[in-house]
Amino acid sequence: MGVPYDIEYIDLSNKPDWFLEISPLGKVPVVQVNGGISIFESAVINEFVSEINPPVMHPTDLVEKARNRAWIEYGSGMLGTNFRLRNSKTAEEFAENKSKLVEQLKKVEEQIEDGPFFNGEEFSLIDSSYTPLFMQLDLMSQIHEFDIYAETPKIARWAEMMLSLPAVKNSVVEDFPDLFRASIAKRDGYLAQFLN
Ligand SMILES: N[C@@H](CCC(=O)N[C@@H](CS)C(=O)NCC(=O)O)C(=O)O
Repeated sequence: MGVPYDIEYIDLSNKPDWFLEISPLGKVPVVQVNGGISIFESAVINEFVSEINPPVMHPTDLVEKARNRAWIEYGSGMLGTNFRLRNSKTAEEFAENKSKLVEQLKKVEEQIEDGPFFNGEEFSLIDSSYTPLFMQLDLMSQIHEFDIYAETPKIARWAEMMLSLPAVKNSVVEDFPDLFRASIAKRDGYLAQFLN
């Protein structure tokens, strides 16, 4: 907490040269430390920021920590599934991708105990790692309700709680919902028809 930083937002449809020079994959996020060393991959960045500000926000038990890291990686893959879901061209494609995401959510659901966080009472890095997915699904369901959590009530509660946190609300630019909707409109797929 309280790590000083400067932030630059990148228009991913028009990436500046300086950004392409520091981001090996041309993707966000990338963090520059010690006057020019690039740290990329959000899970690595999150661990790094946590490690320079102990206590590290992972469970201390090594098996639990490894389990958390494994499911963080799994959640990263779910962002890919959700990317395909929101860019589906047809109702059939949307339904197919939704089923894939639901199956993945069900696997995560089995890992959660009582909450409110993934590991119970303690906030951990894994909670922040799933929040972009929760935020995207929330915005998508505002465009078109598709009941993504129907079979995963624990994740529904986890997502709702995470999205209610001020730190999460403040983690994106103010016009993020508009930008997100604009990106869906631009793709002109299945979801775009529900934009008003
Ligand atoms: N595994 C990477 C994924 C990063 C990623 O896919 N970033 C997207 C935005 S969320 C991006 O920069 N896309 C731009 C592009 O691929 O051109 C991470 O977790 O940091």
